[in-house]
Amino acid sequence: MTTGAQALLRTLVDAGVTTCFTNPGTSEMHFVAALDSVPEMRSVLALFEGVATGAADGYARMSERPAATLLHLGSGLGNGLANLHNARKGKVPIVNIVGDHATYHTKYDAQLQSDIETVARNASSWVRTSQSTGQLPSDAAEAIVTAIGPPGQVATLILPADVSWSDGAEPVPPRPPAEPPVAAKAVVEEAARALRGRRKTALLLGGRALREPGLEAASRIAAATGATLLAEAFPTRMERGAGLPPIERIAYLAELASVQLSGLRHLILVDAKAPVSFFAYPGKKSYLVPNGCEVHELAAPADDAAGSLEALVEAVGAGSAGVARQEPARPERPTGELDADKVCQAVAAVLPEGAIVSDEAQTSGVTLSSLTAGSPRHDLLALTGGAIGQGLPVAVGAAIACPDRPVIALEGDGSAMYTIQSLWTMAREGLDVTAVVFNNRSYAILNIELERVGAERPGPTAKEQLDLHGPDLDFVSLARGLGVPSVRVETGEDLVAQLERAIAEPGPHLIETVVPSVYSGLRLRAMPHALRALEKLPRPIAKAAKARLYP
Ligand SMILES: Cc1ncc(C[n+]2csc(CCOP(=O)(O)OP(=O)(O)O)c2C)c(N)n1
Repeated sequence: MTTGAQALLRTLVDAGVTTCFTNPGTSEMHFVAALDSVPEMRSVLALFEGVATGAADGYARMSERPAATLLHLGSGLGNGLANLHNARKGKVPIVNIVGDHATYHTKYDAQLQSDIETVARNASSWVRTSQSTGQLPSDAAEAIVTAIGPPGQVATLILPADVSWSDGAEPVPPRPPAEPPVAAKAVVEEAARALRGRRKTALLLGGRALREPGLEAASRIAAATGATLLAEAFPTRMERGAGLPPIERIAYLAELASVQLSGLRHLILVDAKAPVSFFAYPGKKSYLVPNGCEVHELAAPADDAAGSLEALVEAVGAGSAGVARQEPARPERPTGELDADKVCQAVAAVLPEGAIVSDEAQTSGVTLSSLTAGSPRHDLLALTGGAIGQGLPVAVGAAIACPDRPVIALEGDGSAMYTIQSLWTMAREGLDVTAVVFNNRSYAILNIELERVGAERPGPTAKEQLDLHGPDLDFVSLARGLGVPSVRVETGEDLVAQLERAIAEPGPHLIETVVPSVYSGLRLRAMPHALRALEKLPRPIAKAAKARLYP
């Protein structure tokens, strides 16, 4: 006889869901017990649910297949919610299996009883509590095909303990995934008309359009029509580096994004949303598309973005246009005392071919994009939903999906602390991740935000909420305690040497850099660091941005 849990596991692996990030409890014990009967499922223990959900996100971004998570009732799911939110925003497929009390037990309102479906709905497009063992495998098949999309989605299957432990289930074969359609002729023609006109037009690429085929097609269109290429601010997965078409990312700061978008008369969206400000600020615009700019959607997230771009290549006669390719270029290796820019410079100087960069460096990573533009080809995984604590778990998942590729996680100290338990999973699984922590002893970005929202003269209590001094976080000790070899470096020379060592040696490493907080306590218009960062933006943008930011 096959239990529900066994049939569920078989259904998952038959559909290509062969990795499960787990943090189980009693209600999931039958699923756990069934794991040894389905050895094709790789189970990876995480010590906090936010690690499990973020790892599932990173895994799917790189493997193009969903992973499963195994979570413990509403509380466990709730602990994993921030990274499920990030996955939802990034259109990343995840199948959550959330254990629940046995169906007959719920009426007693035992300790862990809660409304799981309500928690799940926040980030899941599909939620179901499986009602019977016989039905469980087909519920799972539906969860998987829904998660795959496109677009990728979070699907949450709630598994009562008795549905899991009872006999009488049969695995079901996978359902065929939906074929994403290419944009309709009329839609392509509308975009082509905009591109043929003489008015300033940009293509804004997001989601799957930021992979090589989409980038190349977009680059041909730009070459043939003079359109500008823009990428969404926080890409799920962007292929970039030497040999690939360069593309300018929309800035996080709305003030800068407005400069990038100014003068546009047509904006063509390709698996991307029209740009909006991350937050609202008193007296500032939320919707960043300039007045008078027409927005056209060539491909929605459910569409074939690259295929639609190819259709647009044809429509504008760009088939023979050349593809712009980024020249290889590395910055010099930094020397002397470190600051955040020099850390980014060191990463760019040694970034290996095929690296996967999980970027949660926050303010310390302002210059990362420009410094790594000509580094060997790599994938950039960004913080898609703004909920911090994503970078290390995503690195875990990416490393499991791509065991032959080096993973570099760039972490603000504040962000790293949300899901620091990721290091333990990296150590246990022997993952090739190099985590670089920018320890600026501050929630530095919130100092900028304090000013941007117009809060005048913050008092000492306000400032304390953004300051991480006392006690100073010691990432070397934290990493060692979680089983990851770690060092603190003080100079550029040291950092380069340690990066090269960490990348060459198998298994995880953590490098702590203590860097000045670039914004703490400074007025925005007196920030030399930000000015230097601006200097590295394309010249016209930098000029215009300076005029606005530093009047
Ligand atoms: C889940 C979640 N909680 C809180 C925040 C608010 N927040 C945004 S950035 C930030 C601090 C980031 O600090 P750090 O990683 O050290 O980077 P820095 O700003 O110093 O560059 C916080 C607390 C958030 N975005 N998400």
